[in-house]
Amino acid sequence: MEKLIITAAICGAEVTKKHNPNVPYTVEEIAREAESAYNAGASIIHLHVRYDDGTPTQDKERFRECIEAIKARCPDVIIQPSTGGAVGMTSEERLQPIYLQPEMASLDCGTLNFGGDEIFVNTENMIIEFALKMNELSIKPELEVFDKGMIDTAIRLHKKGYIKAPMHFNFVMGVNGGISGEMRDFLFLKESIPEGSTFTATGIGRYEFPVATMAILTGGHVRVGFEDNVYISKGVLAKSNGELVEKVVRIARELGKEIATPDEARKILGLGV
Ligand code: KMH
Ligand code: ZN
Repeated sequence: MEKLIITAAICGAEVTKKHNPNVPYTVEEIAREAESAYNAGASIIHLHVRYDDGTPTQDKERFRECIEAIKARCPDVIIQPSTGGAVGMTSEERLQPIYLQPEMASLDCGTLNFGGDEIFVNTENMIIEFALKMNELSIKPELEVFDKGMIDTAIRLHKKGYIKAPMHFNFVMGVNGGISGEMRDFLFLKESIPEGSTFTATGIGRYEFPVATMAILTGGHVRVGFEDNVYISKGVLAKSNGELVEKVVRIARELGKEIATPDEARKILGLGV
């Protein structure tokens, strides 16, 4: 049976120290959180970065610093910078970290409401532009889908030659404005991706561990982390990203699933081929 890839989304762009004081902002804090997740069993770090005051940025040099600090502590971990950044950023801003030549990067496959008056914009032309740049740089996109129609978009862009197979999806479930994290919706997404694809599933807030469990049971992979949820259990703040990853590892072991190392994750995802 294929091993489980755990991605840790350690920082995000929206969550703050007011939500959980352990959310990392500085380079040192980001490296600390990456290490805690890696030591617990994460093989991929989905990376957003911040300035020291917590402001999200896609600045290439800030990414470089953070990636170097993470690699100093976790030399073999897979770094997956975000190209989603924060709501309101331009495409140019968002794309900066791909020029550091990471192995993977996120590629958001559609526009959605993001709570209140916020709209996370990903037009079709933007998706094509991001996909083509990632192809040029041999970066494997993780296709972020917040709704079923975004899977259809990815498949259509694959048929037009913009997105390469095998595709790797991330079902982000439970964002206000996107699909919920209920089992019916999870199965709908899972059954909608092409054969030969891989998927990770991410549950936002209270959906984090139920969605993780559904993914483990159905041969998928899992993402957890402060970007998505700051609680280890109802009303109890997580001490670290590592604590969230440890909980997934415990669930996986109970269900008879082994955890992939970064090199095993590279093989499963076809990185570097
Ligand atoms: N921060 C969100 C607006 C991604 O990383 O690609 C977008 C996001 C998705 O987090
Ligand atoms: Zn993200």
